[in-house]
Amino acid sequence: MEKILNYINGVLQEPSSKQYLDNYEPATGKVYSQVPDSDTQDVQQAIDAARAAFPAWSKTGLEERMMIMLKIADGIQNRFDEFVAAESKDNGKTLQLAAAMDIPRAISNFRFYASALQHFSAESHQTPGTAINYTLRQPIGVVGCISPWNLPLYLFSWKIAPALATGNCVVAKPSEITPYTAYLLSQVCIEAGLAKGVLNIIHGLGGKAGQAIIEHPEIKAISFTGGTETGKRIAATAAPMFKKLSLELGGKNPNLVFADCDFEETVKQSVRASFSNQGEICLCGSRIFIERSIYEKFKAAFVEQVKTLKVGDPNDAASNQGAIVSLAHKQKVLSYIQLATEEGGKILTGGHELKLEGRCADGYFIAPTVIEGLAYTCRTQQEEIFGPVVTLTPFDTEEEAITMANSVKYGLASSIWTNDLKRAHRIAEKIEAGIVWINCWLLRDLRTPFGGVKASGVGREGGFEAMKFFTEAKNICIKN
Ligand code: TXE
Repeated sequence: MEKILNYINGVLQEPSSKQYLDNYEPATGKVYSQVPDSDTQDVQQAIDAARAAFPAWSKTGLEERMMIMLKIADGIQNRFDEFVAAESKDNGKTLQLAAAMDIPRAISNFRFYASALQHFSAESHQTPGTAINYTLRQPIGVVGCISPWNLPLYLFSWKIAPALATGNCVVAKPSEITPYTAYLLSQVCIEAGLAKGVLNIIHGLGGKAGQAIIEHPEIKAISFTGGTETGKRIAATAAPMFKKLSLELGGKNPNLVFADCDFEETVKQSVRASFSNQGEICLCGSRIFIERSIYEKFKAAFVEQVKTLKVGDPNDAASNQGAIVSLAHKQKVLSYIQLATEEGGKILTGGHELKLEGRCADGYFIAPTVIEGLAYTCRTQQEEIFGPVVTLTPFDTEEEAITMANSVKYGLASSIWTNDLKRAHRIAEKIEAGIVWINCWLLRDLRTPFGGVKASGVGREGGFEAMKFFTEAKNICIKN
């Protein structure tokens, strides 16, 4: 069986313990490769390599740094189909989605930051008649990047690219559930000629390899995307060590539908916002609040469209939905559907797992599920399910809609569907979220600040925000 390898000091190598974990294909439920079960020894090697590489990498000319990052992007592009197939196999998402979103975005992340590093600059402040201050933005040193399983290479590269662009050396860990495209990336980095030690990719368990990265004193900054509970643990470890932290955590995002919306477009995009990637995107609009006057009409149109979504083999071009990422996650999502019925919810469609035939007979599939009749305060509407499950709830007034939207502990993203521009602006100001989409969902410009408030995280990624995170600002004051 194929063994994935760690990428340390420019070389692909086995974990020092020689121990491996099983890697499953969610669509078939079968083990198809082995992931290094790395430990502190591997992490130490990676950190040593990164420290040794830092002096040269941090002084590399901007154009040279840009060129190597562009080469990495081209390396992914040249093996595009291989990356797409690997992402789909590892995560369960459809081939189409991996080809349309994940892999193009990973390429864009490297290209975007390759170009951004040429334009990044720091401020200067004049104290009239007295002094001039300038800000020096210096790379931090060795930083840790830890990413989740839902958008594997997309999120992995979203962290690594700005860290490298600003002259840091990186020790990165992808999710142990979806390690494969990170492994392919390490091959691409070798082919591209990235200097040894600049990027090190360690595979393994969160509580073991991940924990070893975040608690190491030489890791000066940590960029993490994942569950809120894990984020809390990372913060508890890192804060007393005064590490810089960027935490992108969970979401339970509201989707506010007003009677004056463009109805067809709103229904179509709300289906997309609910079920893209099997609902396993932290930005998914999992709570839909609908103005009461169009509630029944919206419900009927929405459910009708959801029923047309075909759940099937991710390799099948006809499939709109693939497999849930793991058996454990499938059980978690099903337990929330059970909870919803106990809380008095009525299932309008879905509500059960799906058994496919042939190759996917033992895969993890759940029918897209729509639930109504739940109080906005109940657990189903408050906790992150992170699967193909969405709730519909009517509202009477704008104030009520805002109250419901803001009632959760999370505050990542939101969508507002209305043609009343004043209302859109009014609500956008009041919504407790890092991102408000008006008449759209997941429309991204990589220059914008990305992140959440409340339990959805701390800090912002994207554009120059990420480059500021990965640098230390130093004020130099020169007296006239
Ligand atoms: O994520 P974890 P899990 C949510 C979603 C899901 C829940 C748990 O609700 O059901 O989180 O998912 C690494 N030190 N999201 O358990 O554990 C881990 O190895 C250092 C939302 O898969 O947070 C992986 O690389 N690292 C989300 C990464 O953290 C640790 C995406 C994320 O894993 C660690 C995924 C530790 N102590 C799940 N423990 C989003 N916001 O996009 C774990 N890790």
